[in-house]
Amino acid sequence: MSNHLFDAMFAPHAATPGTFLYLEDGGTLSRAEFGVLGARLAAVLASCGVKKGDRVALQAAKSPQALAVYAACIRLGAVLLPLNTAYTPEELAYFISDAEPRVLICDPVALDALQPIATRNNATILTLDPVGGGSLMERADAVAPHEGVATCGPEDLAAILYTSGTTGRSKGAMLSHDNLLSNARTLADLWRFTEDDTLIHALPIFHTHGLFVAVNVSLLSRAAVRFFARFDADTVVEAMPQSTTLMGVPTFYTRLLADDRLNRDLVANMRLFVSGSAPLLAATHEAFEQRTGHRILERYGMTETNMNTSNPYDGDRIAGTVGHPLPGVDLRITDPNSDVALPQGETGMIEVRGPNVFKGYWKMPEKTAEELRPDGFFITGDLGMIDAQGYVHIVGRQKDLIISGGYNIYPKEIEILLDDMPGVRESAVIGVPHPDMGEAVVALVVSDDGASPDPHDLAAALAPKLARFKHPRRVLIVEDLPRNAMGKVQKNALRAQFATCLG
Ligand code: MLC
Ligand code: AMP
Repeated sequence: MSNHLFDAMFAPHAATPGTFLYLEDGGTLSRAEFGVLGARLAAVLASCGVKKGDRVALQAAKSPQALAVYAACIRLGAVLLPLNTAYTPEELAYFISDAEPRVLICDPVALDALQPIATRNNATILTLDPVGGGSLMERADAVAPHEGVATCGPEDLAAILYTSGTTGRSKGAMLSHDNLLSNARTLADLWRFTEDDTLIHALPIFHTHGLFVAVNVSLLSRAAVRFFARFDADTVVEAMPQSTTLMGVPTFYTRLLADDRLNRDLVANMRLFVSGSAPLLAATHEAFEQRTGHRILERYGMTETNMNTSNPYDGDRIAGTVGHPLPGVDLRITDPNSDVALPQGETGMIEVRGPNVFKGYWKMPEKTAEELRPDGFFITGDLGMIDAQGYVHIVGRQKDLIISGGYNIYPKEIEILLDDMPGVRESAVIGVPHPDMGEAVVALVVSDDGASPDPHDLAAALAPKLARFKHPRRVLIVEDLPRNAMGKVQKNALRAQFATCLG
């Protein structure tokens, strides 16, 4: 009787004395307390009928209790479905009907909007507020910790993370126990995490970066975690003297650089700064080194694959590259037209294979077959090349994707909604450079003959349908959209033409 992920990561963690979480209000949670919290939540979920393989959807503010839902799911062999807190009820309706979770945990303020969705899909709904109140915790306080641990092998599912799709329909990436464990082991080892570390955790816990990279590495190495509800440059700066490591998206680093207190003295206790989820500008890398003496370690990953590459811990961390393939990860560059592998130095599609690569898309075998080759290589949609020193450079994306502040936004999802609006003939949504978020969303709209839709009305009509981070920062009416000979909208031309439209 064994549980691949629980036995290696959660059980030894709970058995190690000492503090796990340092909380914003000055409180702490020991590793043992976190273990008991997870076992209590497992008891509640089990009482709702959650069994091995069942999905548990979680849309709740970042809190120790929300994090412990992850531990509870793994204990029961259940599959965690973490959902961005910015998603609207309309967006949630799709995830819930697709994943069919047995339980949906949400913020009490969303209860009225989500109850009908849960009822329609036969899910029990429980609430969890940002400070650990709500029906989930009321029930957890009244039950004994669940002692059993479900038997799970390396291939059993641990989580489904939805990632937007080029067609506008989100796909649930199925991640196994070993996808998560193997990657966490590799990263903890490569980045030298130990019990002496304290990680500043200011990322959300519904994505790979904050949940699997940051949390799993900390659990496995028994590092302590300074747990912040969200990124705030002030609190992160204040935490640095008592911390050793930070993981963040590039926006964290540009915002930290804007703070005058960032200097060598402030980071004297810090040993490692990691960046990922979006391209880190070489200029940011260089400015950070000048101010702090630290070279940010950039790595590259995806929801479907966890982490694929990393700059070295000891060797040269080269700005503008994402380093070498991780141990155990095969990475090749192929010609996107012929699928043939390209020689070193040439630019093409990045494909990866290894124990980190997911099991496919939930209930979408055809999509899985399009992106996951029979030989195990996953077609990332990122364009890159490998230089003479073996460093991987990401030079662009073949997939039509915008990354804003580390969040992925697929233009198609927004274009479908705009194209449906009265007075709109067609639309194109693009990402333009943004000093804080890296890229920002801009929508270009062609109106129907004789119609003159108001850009503000269009933006307002999108608002209730889409999470705030997907909202266009600007909607512009244009005469027409440039197309190539095949009739395809030339987004590169639009990106060049509207690069400075946000001022
Ligand atoms: C918030 N807003 C965003 C946004 N985040 N808009 C676009 N893109 C974003 N990323 C909205 C807010 O709702 C707000 O709306 C306005 O923009 C300004 O908000 P803010 O207060 O400045 O934002 P803040 O809360 O500080 O958040 C910014 C951020 C955050 C960058 C700190 O987005 C963040 O933590 N991003 C990390 C995402 C992440 O974890 N990605 C990993 C994916 S995993 P209003 O209404 O006030 O105007 C992955 C794999 C891998 O990619 O390799 O890691
Ligand atoms: P997600 O689907 O949210 O997991 O986002 C994955 C995508 O983020 C990748 O396919 C890349 O396009 C991008 N990404 C992640 N890390 C980096 C990085 N270090 N540099 C450039 N792009 C990155």
